[in-house]
Amino acid sequence: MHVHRFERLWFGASLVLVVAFIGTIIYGAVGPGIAMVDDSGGTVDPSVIADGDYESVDNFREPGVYDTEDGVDVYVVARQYLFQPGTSEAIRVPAGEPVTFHVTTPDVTHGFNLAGTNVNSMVIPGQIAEFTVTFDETGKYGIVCHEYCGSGHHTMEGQVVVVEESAFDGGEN
Ligand SMILES: [Cu+2]
Repeated sequence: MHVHRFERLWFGASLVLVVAFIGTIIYGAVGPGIAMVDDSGGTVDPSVIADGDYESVDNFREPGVYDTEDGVDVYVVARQYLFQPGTSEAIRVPAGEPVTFHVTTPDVTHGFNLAGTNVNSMVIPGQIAEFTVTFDETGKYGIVCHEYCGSGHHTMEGQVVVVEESAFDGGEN
């Protein structure tokens, strides 16, 4: 069977592209450690979050920072147009310890991105986004909502402050 020269050329070029794209995915997973947020955080009824009835669910706590044996747990509720905690008070976490964020929303889809880092997730009603990050150094990071969530979307932001472990007050238990 005769395959035209140009056809062979395009076939070869597309094969190179496919291999290159797979290569970028492998690099992203192995190099910078990019991973999809999976369903390990579990689900929660959005009306429970809307009502603030946190005691009735076992996989989400009252928004805040909690010190645990193996790090820090941070429970965040994103809603139109603020992060709780995060917006009116910064989220204070220690450097050098694993920090696990649990983020959900009772209203519409939001985003949770720490500017300048690869900490980034969608926040979907009914779903708890769970991800762990260890901050090596102290510093301040802006939290940005990157999913258009309504007329006040551009104002939706907050802050994470990473403090020295000795300066961390331990959070609630
Ligand atoms: Cu938004």
